[in-house]
Amino acid sequence: MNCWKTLFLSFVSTLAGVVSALALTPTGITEDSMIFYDSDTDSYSFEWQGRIGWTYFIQQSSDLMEWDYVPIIEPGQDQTIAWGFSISSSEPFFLRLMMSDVPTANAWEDDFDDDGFGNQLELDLGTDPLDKTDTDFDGIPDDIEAIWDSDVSSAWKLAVVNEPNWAYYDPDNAITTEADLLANGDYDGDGIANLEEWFDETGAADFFNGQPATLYAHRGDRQIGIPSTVLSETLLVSVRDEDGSEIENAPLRFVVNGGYAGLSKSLSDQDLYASLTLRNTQAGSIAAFKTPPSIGTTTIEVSLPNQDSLTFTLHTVDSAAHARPPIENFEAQSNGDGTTTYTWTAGAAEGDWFQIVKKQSNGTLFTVYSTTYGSQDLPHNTQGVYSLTIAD
Ligand SMILES: [Ca+2]
Ligand SMILES: [Ca+2]
Ligand SMILES: [Ca+2]
Ligand SMILES: [Ca+2]
Repeated sequence: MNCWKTLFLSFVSTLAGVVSALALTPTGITEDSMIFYDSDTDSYSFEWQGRIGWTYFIQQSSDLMEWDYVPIIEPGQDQTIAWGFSISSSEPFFLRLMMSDVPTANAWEDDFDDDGFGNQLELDLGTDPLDKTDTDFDGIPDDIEAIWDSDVSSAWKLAVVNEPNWAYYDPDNAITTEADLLANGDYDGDGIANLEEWFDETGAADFFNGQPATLYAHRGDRQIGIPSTVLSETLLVSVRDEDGSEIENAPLRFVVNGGYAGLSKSLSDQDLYASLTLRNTQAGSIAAFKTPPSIGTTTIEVSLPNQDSLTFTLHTVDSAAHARPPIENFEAQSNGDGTTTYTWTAGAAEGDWFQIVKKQSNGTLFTVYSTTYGSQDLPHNTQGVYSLTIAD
């Protein structure tokens, strides 16, 4: 027998009346429910016959007018269900069963009235898990709306509406007033309704709900292209949790440093943006980039609302430089003294850059060494073989 301590009402001289439930309960069915009093322990037992296929809720009242759910959900097993309780008040008390025959595998998690709020959450909120009456037909049940309007403060709602990461969560800026934020809306897109986030204090404007998340780059960094062309590789990033698993639907932003509108959602997309807010898919998030009309270097910052970020560096060069053959025969030889000697051949022209970059743990590339061809620190022999020794 479970112990149930939330009952505070007391009725000591006789057993309370137990009336049949309303709503989803067939008329007259009480499942043989009874209350027993044990004078030895001054405690009570509420018992009924639970039938397979039915799920039971209990309501309490002191006046037979106002009924409140107690935090109990019991699936029927074709056995007697019994809950023991003690009482600490001299007021009368009444109990009744509420029942549902909605098929369920997890009666606590399920949402029997299909209003978007699970049974357990509704009991926690004090709303009715078996009634979604919606008088104004706005898709939000009356009882949910009542809690949202009376219990959730304007300050809390405004803090969500005005939170600093709105560009990640509300890129169209559609939610600008308290009235735009709805109880059953999901501002941050984490699958948890705003009202539930308020109740559980998970952060209605925090997709990650306090959990760490990290960005990784997979491809697209350090590309080189001629002016006004779409780079051949998309910029691909992923968002992962502590275990390295992909987090889907996480919001992230690509922002071009300097505001040049060269980002698009795919290689064939003609619409270009200076910034893009995307939701991460299982395959990662991609953006394509069209180079500016003039040569130079563009950086694109990708970031999560939790501040984690990485940078793509993209180069726009003139067509002659772009046409030169790539570096070949590249070798790196460690000298055992903290230096490495790099050798390669190149058909580079004087003034072309030379860079050695290393891949970082987040997937982006980091410039270890940078110079230009023709400079004194980049010697080559008569066969066009370049050699460079630098510290590791
Ligand atoms: Ca519900
Ligand atoms: Ca409504
Ligand atoms: Ca949410
Ligand atoms: Ca959240």
